[in-house]
Amino acid sequence: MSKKLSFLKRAHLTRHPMAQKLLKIMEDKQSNLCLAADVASQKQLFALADELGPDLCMLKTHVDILEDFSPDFGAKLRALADKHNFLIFEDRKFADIGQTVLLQYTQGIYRIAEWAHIINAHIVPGPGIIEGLKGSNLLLLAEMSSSGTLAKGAYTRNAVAMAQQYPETVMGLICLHALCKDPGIIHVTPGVKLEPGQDALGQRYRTVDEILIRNKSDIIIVGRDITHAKDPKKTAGLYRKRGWECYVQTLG
Ligand code: 5BU
Repeated sequence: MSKKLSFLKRAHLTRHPMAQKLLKIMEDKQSNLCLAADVASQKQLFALADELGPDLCMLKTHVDILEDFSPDFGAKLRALADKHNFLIFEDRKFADIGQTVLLQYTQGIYRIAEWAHIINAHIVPGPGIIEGLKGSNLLLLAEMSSSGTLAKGAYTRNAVAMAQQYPETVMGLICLHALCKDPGIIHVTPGVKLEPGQDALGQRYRTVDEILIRNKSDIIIVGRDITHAKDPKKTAGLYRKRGWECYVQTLG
């Protein structure tokens, strides 16, 4: 079985500043856990960020889910990210022509560029979307967790090739498996639960071991299994611990 390079080694091998930063945070905090904080209010989101922040390398938002968004949201979340040393990943899934995604990223009410460390994009429009998001720190969607996804085969291979063509912008892939060996390409996987399964709307869950050991991904994204748990803090701790144990097992 091929062994993985450590996050620290990869931090030294990549020239992407945000990839370096994330890999160092993972090493420092011994965490490859990203929380999907899909809650309706800023209060709930900030409470999760403050309580679970020490366990996280990243916190993933869907800012358009918030029912009480206000312009000071970004500054408040950034303060918590600084306090607990995690990065903010806005899961906006940009999917339009370069000019439009540039406006969506920098303008409008959310001003994502002002507070998100990391964003993501579909590759369906072609490389113009990456050109439009130059200057950001981008994850490309190479695979999705949902059943029946069309992101597979040649589509997935094209996502990897596009990531490799833009190493200044792209720092990773949303995927189910490690797809390339570039040290600065961080593999980030949603659809994670302690037990495998499915939700009622097509989400497919795989276990931490399957994703990190068998599939060799780097980061697990966990949402409802933590946010809906009886004790979210304790559950996040379990995921962080298991995630780190799996990572250690994959090292040479
Ligand atoms: P869950 O509660 O663990 O199912 O939440 C998963 C999160 O990851 C949720 O915010 C989704 O929008 C996000 N996600 C996903 O589930 N699958 C994907 O392929 C991508 C994002 Br891309």
